[in-house]
Amino acid sequence: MAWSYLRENCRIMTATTNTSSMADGIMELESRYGAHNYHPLPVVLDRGEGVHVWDVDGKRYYDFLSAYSAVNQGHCHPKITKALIDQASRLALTSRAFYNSSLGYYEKFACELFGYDKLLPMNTGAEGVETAIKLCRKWAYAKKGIAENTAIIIVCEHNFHGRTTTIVSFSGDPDSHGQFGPFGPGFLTIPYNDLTALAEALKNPNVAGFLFEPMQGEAGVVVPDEGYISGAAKLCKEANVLLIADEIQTGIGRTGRMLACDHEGVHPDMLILGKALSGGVYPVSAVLTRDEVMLCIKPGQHGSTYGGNPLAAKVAIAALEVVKEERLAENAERLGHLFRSEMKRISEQYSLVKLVRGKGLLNAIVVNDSPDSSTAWELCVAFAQNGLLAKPTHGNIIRFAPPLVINEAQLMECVGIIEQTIASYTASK
Ligand code: IF1
Repeated sequence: MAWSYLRENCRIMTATTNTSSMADGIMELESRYGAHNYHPLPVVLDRGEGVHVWDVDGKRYYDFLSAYSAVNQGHCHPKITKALIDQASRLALTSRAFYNSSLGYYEKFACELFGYDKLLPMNTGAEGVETAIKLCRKWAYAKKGIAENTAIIIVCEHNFHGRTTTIVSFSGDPDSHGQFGPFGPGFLTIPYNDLTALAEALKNPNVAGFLFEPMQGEAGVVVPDEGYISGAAKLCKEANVLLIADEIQTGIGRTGRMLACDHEGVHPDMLILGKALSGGVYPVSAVLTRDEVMLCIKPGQHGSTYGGNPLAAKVAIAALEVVKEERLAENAERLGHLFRSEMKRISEQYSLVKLVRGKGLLNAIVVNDSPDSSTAWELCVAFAQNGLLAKPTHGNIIRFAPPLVINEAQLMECVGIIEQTIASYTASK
């Protein structure tokens, strides 16, 4: 997306929202002293609780982004916040040069919950993906017998797996990828949701892994056909290739199951988690896999100063317990159906809304046919004015992903905001 376009739209939005001088001043600070690698909606948030956030002027919004699904448990969840504070006052960081009294309990808890032998703790999602790539390659050379430096990992078109140099080397998005080369070899891109292409690619004996998102987030909340994940799992198993699920965005209850792969009863060889693994209070990511794969990496071959620290361990246990105790996946499943049926009703009334898709509480509406249009941005500006925060992905898709602690009455109030905003937007055109 061209920067001039974004700058122009930010200017229009600032002019049309009644931002206070304090908000303007804070935005000016970021613009003056911060790198310009983002183009936020001009809302300056100051406080959050559950499904709500408040800006510096005290205006309340429903958060329909949830920090890109990191805040599934809701903002400042008391149990997670307490775990954070308690552990921060006791012991935050030891490095992995020593054992700490929290990590083992967390590893056991998560391995039992997700059904894996072992867990490797990291911090950000991108580091989790990097870890999975490294593990996959080690396994390829140590176990599968692929000649060193020739392993290939299959990835999908329109993927989003993070921002490191290796990961952006196989991103198809020109913004993510452009002018960050030279890029390393070792990745083969195939179309998403295409088992024939996968079967064809798997004929290459150097393929070690298939890295995929069970639903593509940044691509615009793309739900693959039923049978795609289980079909991919079957093909990978036959080819002795590791199925690597990036559930950083789709995991932890978001799509109506604990993991999106659970919809098809698939247990990936490697599972990557991040974001809501900490409920949004601290960066926590992890890779889970079986012994045969995990034990390929030996002491000194991978790690992280912060990965597996006691604070992260305690926060992650609390965050996962909240998802279980509050039955957040079940809530996402039930309210997701309601939300999509309400969006479908709205789409039948207003031709602006072309398509509704998603699973659980990860949904999107497509508002016209052009990814370059300004419609999604303008609508998000109007949603914000009406008290609901959502973010466009591309010019014509709006993602709706509220915290999973949302209840039916709140969801219906939000449907009302969305409907009313679409009605006045339509009337103004
Ligand atoms: C940003 C998108 C979402 C992810 C998957 C790994 C990562 C992400 C499936 C990396 C991160 C984020 C990063 C955020 C925007 C956001 C995003 F629009 F770019 F695609 F959520 F939809 N795998 N996704 O979605 O995790 O290293 O960021 O912890 O601003 O880049 P991270």
